[in-house]
Amino acid sequence: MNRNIFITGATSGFGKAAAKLFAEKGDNLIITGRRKERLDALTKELIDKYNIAVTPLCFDVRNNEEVVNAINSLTNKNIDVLVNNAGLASGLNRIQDGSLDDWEKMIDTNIKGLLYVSKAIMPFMIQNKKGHIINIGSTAGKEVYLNGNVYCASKHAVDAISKSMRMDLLEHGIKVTQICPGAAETEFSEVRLHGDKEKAKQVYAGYQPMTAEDVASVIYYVTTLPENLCINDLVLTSLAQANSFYVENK
Ligand code: NDP
Ligand code: 8X3
Repeated sequence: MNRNIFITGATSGFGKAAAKLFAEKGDNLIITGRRKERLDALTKELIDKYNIAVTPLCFDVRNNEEVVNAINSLTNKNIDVLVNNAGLASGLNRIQDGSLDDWEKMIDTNIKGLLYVSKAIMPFMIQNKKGHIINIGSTAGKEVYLNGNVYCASKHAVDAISKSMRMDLLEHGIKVTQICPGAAETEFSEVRLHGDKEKAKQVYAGYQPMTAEDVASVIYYVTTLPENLCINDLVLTSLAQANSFYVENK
């Protein structure tokens, strides 16, 4: 569609799958993440395959200076769609056993990182009187679950920020969509469980979770509606899952 799509956290999971889908549909991309080799490899793959423009920006969303410098380095700052996807869970314990380091990682990435990136991009959307911000929340931002505590809190914050953005940006004609996925098998659980691949696999045992491609197809879909329509908030799970804590194991 020849739009400019800015996706945070495109080195893995939803962000990577979304980048591939937008590219396949002919959009141009700005893809971000901390792992430079992965960004460079994806950039090359998408340019070779789809003949579109792809700009990789390597930065940590927790560092506002890096965020601002990266976005200022863009020659074309007319961004049609911002997908605020970069995020993580770190740890899965009772709150009394949680680590400060895990808590800070989640709060700094999922809340402050999303705000930093949005703050740097919103002025250009306001100037253009159009744009679409898609925030990746979670079912964990709708209902808490046992041991989810600070991750759930960070995604409840994304829920509140999305509602606020929608009101505050309305006068500028900017769409704000929150997509709240349930369980999807990506690198998410491996990161949450501090690299324990076996334990991460167990999270998805006994039921069929979503794939990154499932979620990417919905991210893409919400950008295809007529100009006058906006999906404000969308909860998405596999058929095995009813809410953030009820999953049918077979
Ligand atoms: P992945 O771990 O597969 O991907 C996470 C992405 O976020 C990576 O590209 C990673 O890039 C990026 N990221 C993490 N921390 C930072 C940082 N500090 N700075 C820049 N980029 C960062 O997980 P998912 O694709 O599953 O997760 C994507 C989003 O979806 C997250 O917000 C997550 O909370 C949310 N979510 C996930 C669900 C799931 O079940 N998988 C369900 C509901 C929501 P890099 O490491 O290269 O920086
Ligand atoms: C990620 C999905 O179920 O771990 O947001 O909360 S879950």
